[in-house]
Amino acid sequence: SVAWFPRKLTDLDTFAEKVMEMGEELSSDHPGAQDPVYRARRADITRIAKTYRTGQSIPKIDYTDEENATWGQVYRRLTSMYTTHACREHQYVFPLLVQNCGYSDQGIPQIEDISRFLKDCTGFTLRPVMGLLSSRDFLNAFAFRVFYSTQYIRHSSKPFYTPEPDCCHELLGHVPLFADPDFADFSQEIGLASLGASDEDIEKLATIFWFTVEFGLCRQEGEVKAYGAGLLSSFGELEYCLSDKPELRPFDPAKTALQKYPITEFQPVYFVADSFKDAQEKVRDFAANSMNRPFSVRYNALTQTIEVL
Ligand code: H2B
Ligand code: FE
Repeated sequence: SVAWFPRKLTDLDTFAEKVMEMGEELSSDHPGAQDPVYRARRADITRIAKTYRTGQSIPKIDYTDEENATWGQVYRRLTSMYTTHACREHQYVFPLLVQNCGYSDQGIPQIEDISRFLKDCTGFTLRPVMGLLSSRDFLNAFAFRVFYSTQYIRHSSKPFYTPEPDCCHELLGHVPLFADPDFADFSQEIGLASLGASDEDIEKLATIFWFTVEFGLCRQEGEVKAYGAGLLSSFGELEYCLSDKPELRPFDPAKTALQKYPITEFQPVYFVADSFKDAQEKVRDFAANSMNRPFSVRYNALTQTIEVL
């Protein structure tokens, strides 16, 4: 018997409230943990995620001047580095987000506008989320080309730090890559591999996700560039990852899946992909040959359902 996993897009509605620690409560190292106004605001924004259902448009948020100012600080700092540090796909898409989705240093763009744009580019859509989901739930959504995005922003006292995903991380780090067809295929491949996977294989896929979608580097025209969202949303680590300090290894799912990593410091090791197409094929091989799953799956984009083979 195969454990339950989402087989149709609307099945993702059941994940809405299944958030981990930071869903409602903030960890003690969160800069907003002692600020009642921040906590109330975050709770207010996550109410949208709690009630959101597939097919609805995502309510827009009237961000405060303080929130928009924090966004502006992060936006200016990061965009000044993208031309030298970001991969070509990120650089290609960014101006399109400025033209089509209101990206600017003046205020936080709306995820409804971004979701519509991504849908036109690659079929990816965004769903609002209350906080961290389990690795399984988070990865499963990628099988449907769905990305769970937070809408709240980090605390204004520490504009360059957040212990949890926030809209700066999602919209500056993740979103541009989901507009790229090869990257969209690659990330969906990880999602498909995660459907009905054993807990042990989910752990491996989460590690592969960490070293690619979050902290991946790639080689382009003989140079190493960043494509991972954790890098593209942190000016400190973006600088560091292309310096001579970290160790670089070629992306190889079977090996990458076993690499240990710190979550609160810069990564000592990064994995370098040759291309998103190559990385996708490697993940597909890994799912077929190295995972302990007695079936395979295919996504039917016409019906937005998973076929089990
Ligand atoms: N949940 C949410 N909402 N955003 C994330 O970026 C995220 C998550 N990352 N759950 C996941 C876990 C990641 O750390 C891997 C797949 O475990
Ligand atoms: Fe992320």
